[in-house]
Amino acid sequence: MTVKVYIGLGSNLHNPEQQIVSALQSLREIKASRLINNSGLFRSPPMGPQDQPDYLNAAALIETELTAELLLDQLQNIENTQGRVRSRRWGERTLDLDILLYGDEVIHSERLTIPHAGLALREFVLHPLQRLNPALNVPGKGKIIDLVEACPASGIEYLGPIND
Ligand code: ROI
Repeated sequence: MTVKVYIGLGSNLHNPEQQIVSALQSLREIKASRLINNSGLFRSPPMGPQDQPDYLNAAALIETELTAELLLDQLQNIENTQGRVRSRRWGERTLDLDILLYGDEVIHSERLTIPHAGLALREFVLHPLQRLNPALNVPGKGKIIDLVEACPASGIEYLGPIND
């Protein structure tokens, strides 16, 4: 049984574009999983303290046979391998990998909240998701197009496809 999983990627430290490209390469190598597509690259102003660099954001679609928890282990390995630095709350970071959606499941566990908690208020999550799948339905929250419409504008910008 495979599940379609949407993963959010974000970076604003240590050559963010390279961080995203490397992370996508690592997503390709996750066991029992297949990378299907990515959203292309977006630039977004920081949510949180404003005295930090702009972020690069993207989303990826994978198909996996892993449970959400096992997939989270794999994503945390990738974050750590890429020397994750995280200085302060809502501050700059080398690489963030979040499970945004896991099939149509709603999960509230110690380690995971899926759909991702801040999703509906974050253009840097919604726009990449919409580009990956304009017909997407977010479990418990509604159609991606309606979520994008309702989300406060932050000034996100699409930069183009990711060359890897
Ligand atoms: N802001 C933007 N624009 N993009 C992110 O990926 C991002 N990630 C975060 C916080 C610090 C909330 N701000 C962000 O974790």
